[in-house]
Amino acid sequence: MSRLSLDNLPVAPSVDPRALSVGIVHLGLGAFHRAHQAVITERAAVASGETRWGIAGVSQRSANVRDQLAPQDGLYSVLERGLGDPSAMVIGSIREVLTAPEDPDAVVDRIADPAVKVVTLTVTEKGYRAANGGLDLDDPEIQADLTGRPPRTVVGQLAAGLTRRTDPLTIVSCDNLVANGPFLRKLVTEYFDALGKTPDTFAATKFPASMVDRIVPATTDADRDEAARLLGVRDEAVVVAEPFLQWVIEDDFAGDHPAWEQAGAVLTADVAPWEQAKLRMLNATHSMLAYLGALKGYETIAEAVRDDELHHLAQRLMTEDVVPTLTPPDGLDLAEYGATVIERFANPALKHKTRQVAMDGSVKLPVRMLGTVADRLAAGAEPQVISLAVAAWMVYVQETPDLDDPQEAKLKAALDGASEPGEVVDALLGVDSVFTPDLRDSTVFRELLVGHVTALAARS
Ligand code: CS2
Repeated sequence: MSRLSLDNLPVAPSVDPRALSVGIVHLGLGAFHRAHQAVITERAAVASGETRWGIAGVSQRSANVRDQLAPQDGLYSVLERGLGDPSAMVIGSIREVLTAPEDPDAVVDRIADPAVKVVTLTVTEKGYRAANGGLDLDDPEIQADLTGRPPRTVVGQLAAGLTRRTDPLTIVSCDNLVANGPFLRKLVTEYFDALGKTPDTFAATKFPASMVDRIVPATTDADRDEAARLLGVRDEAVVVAEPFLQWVIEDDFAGDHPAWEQAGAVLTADVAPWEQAKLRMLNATHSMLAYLGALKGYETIAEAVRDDELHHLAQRLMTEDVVPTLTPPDGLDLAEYGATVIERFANPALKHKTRQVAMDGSVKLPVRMLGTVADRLAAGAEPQVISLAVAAWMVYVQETPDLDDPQEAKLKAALDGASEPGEVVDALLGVDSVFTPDLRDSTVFRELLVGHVTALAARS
């Protein structure tokens, strides 16, 4: 079967990809971006008729994405898997693919390009290279970028690009972090401080916060075959997604931006309540199902949430522990939202692996779970279910030989010699890049954890 490309399009796209010029740089060209911002950006081009918002996508690590997309002229399809039949739609908004390790200068050139008005990012929690709420100046890659080599870290790329710009830029973090925009501004500011020079335009650079939501599991061979069947052409870069798609962006731009608000995105003055509801309800429950599900031998999130006990725990986590910590955003009913989250997780067509959601726990937990723990303890509560979720992560870390986590070595070293539940809990609570001193020193939290780790370790 022939391969998808501009000359081999199964259906004419709603916008002619050839007419699009690059106006956006996206750092982190993984599946999530292709199923989320790239789709909304294409819809915005359709709605507004503007052709200046093509995307230059930057793959931060391997050349795989380039090898998949380049022979297809940047085209790929989104295979939507909901309750009915799957559908595949070709997206043409990615107009250029760069591989940062191979061509770091080209990335900086694009960020510095005056035609580029917006940089978006999906580089995952660990891509920010932060420690204790700020830039990790001990990180060897950050140190190497600070010596002036062509930058390889995201913060280094942004700083180098910003230094060469004469007009301000808008930088939109789309990662699952608390106050992602202000946080990224802080990291870039600290990088400039370490360099000893901050460009004049930096003060006018905007870092709006944003909340993104769409479940995008890793693509499998079965997905590629399904897309080929639906499209009639081979697509090596297909991404899979649920039908649900949401993007809430702080309305704070340095200049022009795509008409995302005409394409389903919500621009608002305050993203924080949206972001908190999503991280604490959806992402925390996702992680709990991943750890408890994996410990029970379930391969996918859908299987885990269909287990009666885990289903009930997922509901309890949200209603008992999380909802009391939230201020609902205008127009969002938290009970309804929680029910939708569980329905979305139960989508059997998605096959989202518990192992995939379980990865990088040491950087995900602080963002999605530990704020809830701290708030509940401060309110004098004994947060049972969220503590079970943290305990499940601890047992998972202890029992998983090949942990996919940037702090794997540190976690395993901390656990060295720990076998009793109390020892395991103390060893991991002592990892100060994960737990803040108030949580480490809480006897209530420790006791809850020890109880849950004991019960989980005794499971048959
Ligand atoms: C998941 C998220 O992998 C994970 O940690 O919780 O990627 C989740 O699927 C998205 O945030 C949904 O918007």
